[in-house]
Amino acid sequence: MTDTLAQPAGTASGSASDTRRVDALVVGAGLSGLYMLHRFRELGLTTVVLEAGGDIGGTWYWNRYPGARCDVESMEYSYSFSPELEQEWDWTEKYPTQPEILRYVHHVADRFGLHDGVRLGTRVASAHFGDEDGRWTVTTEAGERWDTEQLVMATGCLSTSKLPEIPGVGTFAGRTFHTAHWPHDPVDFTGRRVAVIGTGSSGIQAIPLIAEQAGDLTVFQRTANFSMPANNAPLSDEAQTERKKTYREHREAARTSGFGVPVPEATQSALEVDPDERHAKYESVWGRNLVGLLASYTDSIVDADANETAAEFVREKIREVVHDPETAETLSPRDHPFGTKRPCLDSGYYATFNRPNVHLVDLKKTPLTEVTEHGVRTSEREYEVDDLVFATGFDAMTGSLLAMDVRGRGGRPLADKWADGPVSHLGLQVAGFPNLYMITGPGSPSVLSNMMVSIEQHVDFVADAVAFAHARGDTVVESTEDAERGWTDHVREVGEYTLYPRADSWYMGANVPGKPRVFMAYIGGVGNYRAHCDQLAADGYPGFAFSST
Ligand code: NA7
Repeated sequence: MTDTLAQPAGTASGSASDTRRVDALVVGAGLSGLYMLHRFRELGLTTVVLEAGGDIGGTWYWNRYPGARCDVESMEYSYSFSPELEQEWDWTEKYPTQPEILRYVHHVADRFGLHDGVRLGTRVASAHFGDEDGRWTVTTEAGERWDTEQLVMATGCLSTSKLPEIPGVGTFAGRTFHTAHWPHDPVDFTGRRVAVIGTGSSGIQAIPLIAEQAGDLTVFQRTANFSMPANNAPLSDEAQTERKKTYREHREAARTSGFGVPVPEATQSALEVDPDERHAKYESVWGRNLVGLLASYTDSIVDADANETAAEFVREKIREVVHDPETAETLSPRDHPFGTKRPCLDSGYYATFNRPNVHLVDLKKTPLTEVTEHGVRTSEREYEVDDLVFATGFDAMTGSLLAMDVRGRGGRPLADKWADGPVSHLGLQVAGFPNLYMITGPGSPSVLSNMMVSIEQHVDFVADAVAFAHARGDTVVESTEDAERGWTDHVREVGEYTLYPRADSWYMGANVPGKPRVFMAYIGGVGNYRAHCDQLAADGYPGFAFSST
């Protein structure tokens, strides 16, 4: 591990009490934290990024499991802030692998000189706002103290991993892995008996590759997921050159789109077209990208009958691939509308279940009861294995923020403010927590979008708001309670208009026992959201209060 800030001269200043003073502290050196560092430095702010991991990259540092790959196309899942960067970097595949994204992140950090602003291996324990001086005191788990004016949580939406809530996790005598904490050296499953628990994106990407190596693979599925073929392929030089010629237009289309991925806007209800025509439409978008199927009709995500036409189309595809009808049925989602749990893109996931060495266990019929010394037990029997892979996801959206002891004005804990679920203004700020910003926080499009588009928009908004405050001689920017209430109500109303609340998804906090059941993302559309934020900035930031403490 490299301590890049062993000599923080010029970047931060120490004091007698060993508290280091900076203008801005950013938590997390993933794609959002690095861009925030770049923008703050452009404003002339002394800025330090505190990163728990041993290297930069965030999600793409931690999630190294076999098959880990972004499900947004590489040429869209990349920074747009620098035309030179976008012209000089060449992607090799339609969908980028985890190692390729990590190489890209390093290229960006090298190119913009960001490494020396990042302090690695540094996990933040607490952040307390000082009512007297209007500054934040941040402490790390190692006991370091930082004093900062601006505090940006670039902690990611899916960064606090979770294990199954069953007895015995930890008693297993064999090798144990979590997809979000995968070893840095390749893991060899050759000839081994492997169990994978979890069939979200991570499980669905890893399972086909583990199956190729394992002697025997048992997949434990709690909820069948909708997955579509990625149809990944090498990216030709010609295709890349062509795209680069029109990159600006393409970026603009992404920014004004619904999900941050440009797809034609739907104009019809799925129920007003002839079934053959609808089927042909679904065929035409099948395997093209993550959002095409959901974006085919105006009512796909708001009307249960319209949605069912897309859901049944996917089930048909599963039946076409999976030979055993019973296995095909178990793999077919029937308990939530299409798209209300995050759909997946896969490479050969369903066909994997045709392999003789792969078995599927339906946990809805026979729930997991415990992890044992030798494997996994369900209500029916014990499965003895050599290796246990948890692909069991994350305490999403709020998990990493609440893992820190964050206290705002009057010492009020964020956990207290969010006891009934997250409230925020724009998913960017929480009233009573001045100068604290969340990048892609709950209440913003975040996980319902191409994260790169949303990250850049939020980072730019924060940098512009801070610059605006400084230009008027203020140091503190704080959302008002009214603005927060109005926005939180709006997020809920828009969410309730859709089918999303019907699913037991991590969007709803339903995968973590005891977590408040609230739809945490904003489904009003990336383009609409951006336009709203831009208008607020143009109007002098109504809903935000500016002061000097
Ligand atoms: P996900 O999508 O949250 O998937 C986790 C999976 O693990 C999912 O199938 C869960 O079933 C399952 N799970 C979680 N807890 C349990 C327990 N206790 N018992 C059995 N099964 C369990 O996480 P991923 O890492 O796959 O993907 C996260 C995101 O990363 C993805 O959406 C992309 O945005 C990238 P459940 O559905 O909760 O019934």
